[in-house]
Amino acid sequence: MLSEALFALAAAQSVSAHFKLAFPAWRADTLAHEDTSKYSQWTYPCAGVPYGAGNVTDWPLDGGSLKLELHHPWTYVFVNLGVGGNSTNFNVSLTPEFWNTTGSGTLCIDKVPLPVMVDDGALASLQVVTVGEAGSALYNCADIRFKKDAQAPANCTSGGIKVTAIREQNGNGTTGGNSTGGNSTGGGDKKSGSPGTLGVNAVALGTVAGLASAAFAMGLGF
Ligand SMILES: [Cu+2]
Repeated sequence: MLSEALFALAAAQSVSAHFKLAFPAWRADTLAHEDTSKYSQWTYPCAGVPYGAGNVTDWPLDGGSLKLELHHPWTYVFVNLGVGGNSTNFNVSLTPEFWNTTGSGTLCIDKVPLPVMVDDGALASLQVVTVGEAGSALYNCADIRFKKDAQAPANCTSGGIKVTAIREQNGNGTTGGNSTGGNSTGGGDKKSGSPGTLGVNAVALGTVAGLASAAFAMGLGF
């Protein structure tokens, strides 16, 4: 009896753990399949879910919304893009300043800027990676199609999550000085020596339902 109760508790915890990629829609519900071990979020690059297993969501040409449900006390979040259908090479980082999130709840970013040019109608996949205290990573992927007229999710609000953008050492993130969001004209080379200057992503994060503490730490070894 006791062992059954403990097992049930452990199972319940494993289901509520890890994270959900709510928008764009993930390839498959990897939380629901956790117990059957059909998919595992521990599996690189996409939790064991093949390309095309789920929906293809339209996403704007210059970047779009990202909505996650986070369940751990804290996690680092990275978002990568693989261009093309069935890409397994997620070599475009959408988070040159990765996100340090704390709390359990919903994180919705209005616009994750796209650092590359894409054609209308081009296929791609997003890979969301979360890294916890053990240094091991969890993965979920969403298949997208870049469209000029892509619809934003109906409701992009965050709750329960505090997020900070962390500047990676030697990262090549654009360091704009202004807050026009996504179209930095601050230009050139202000990578160092300007603490307090928010990069494009940090500006975007600042729009998260007033919950964002817009700050970043320089040179965090990772
Ligand atoms: Cu977990």
